[in-house]
Amino acid sequence: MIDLRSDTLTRPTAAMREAMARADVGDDVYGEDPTAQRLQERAAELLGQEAALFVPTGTMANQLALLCHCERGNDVLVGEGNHCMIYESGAAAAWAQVQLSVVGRGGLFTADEMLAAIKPSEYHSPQTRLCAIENTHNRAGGRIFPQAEVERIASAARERGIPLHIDGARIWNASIASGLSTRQLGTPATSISACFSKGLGAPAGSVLAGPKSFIARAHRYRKMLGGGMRQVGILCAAALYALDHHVARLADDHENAKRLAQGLAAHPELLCDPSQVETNIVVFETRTTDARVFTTRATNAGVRMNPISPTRIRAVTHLDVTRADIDQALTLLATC
Ligand code: TLP
Repeated sequence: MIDLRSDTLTRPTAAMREAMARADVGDDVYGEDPTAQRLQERAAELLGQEAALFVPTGTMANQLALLCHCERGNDVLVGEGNHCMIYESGAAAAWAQVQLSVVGRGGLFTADEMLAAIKPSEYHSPQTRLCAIENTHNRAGGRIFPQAEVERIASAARERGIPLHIDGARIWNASIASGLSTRQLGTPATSISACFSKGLGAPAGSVLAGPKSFIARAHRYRKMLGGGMRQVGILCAAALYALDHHVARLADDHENAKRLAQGLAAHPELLCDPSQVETNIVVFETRTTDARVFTTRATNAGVRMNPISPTRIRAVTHLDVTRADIDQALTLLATC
């Protein structure tokens, strides 16, 4: 079975497991885990922020950002298909109790669209308190948010007293594909999250990075949400290993995604534009069949992918998928 449902499916390599086994650990709730501290310092530096906090998931990182930036009833501006809106079980409504307003179409948006979406500052309207972007944008097919626009959005938002949060679950992919450092990508943001459990191949773990005072608040909320972990250096060692060994190779995943898209474009039942593929995610459409029907047929043929709407399907390349697997997947899909 060739599994293209997500890059979260990667399993830790033998070398990563060895690094985990060797990790120097302590009780992180006492602030005594040296490996967690090492990772947090390195992540802050890599993301161009003062401080960082290790959290179990990207979802918790996003939720901590909402809790720290906002108050109940606030308005948060997000691109279409934003992860907090679609995939976090309604957590934004349950914990931070904010409303999410969609800006622009397709996931990416401009500073002008963001400015136009800020609610009027009178008491009928919710107070717009945060702007959040995803880089890369998952449902937009792994698209990289153009850096010049991120900078314009950040400075226009700042002028209005609105912080910018970047969900950088796949910021490593954005960096490798754009040639910009993660530091360059992260610096315009007030806060940024990043995941080690997607293309980087760690079994779990994300970070939230931002100003020291913000991270101190996030630390308290992490405890409230039950995210204080003990000998968590075992997971942080996997993340450190991934930073050392699995970042540059993301270029292979991007090449494989492009190759997959080129093959899918030739399939008579599918609509796929390879020029839209910038990183490791391929989103394509079915012409006549329901996406669920097509993905069921694909699974039966030996290729797993996720339907993401009645007509759209997502395929994600990753560490456990080789170029030969992509060629085999295309051969198998040709029969669907
Ligand atoms: N995304 C998962 C699913 O939840 C859809 C995937 O398979 O792609 N931000 C972004 C942009 C993400 O894509 C994800 C995971 C998260 C946050 C949440 O990360 P986790 O799963 O660690 O909570």
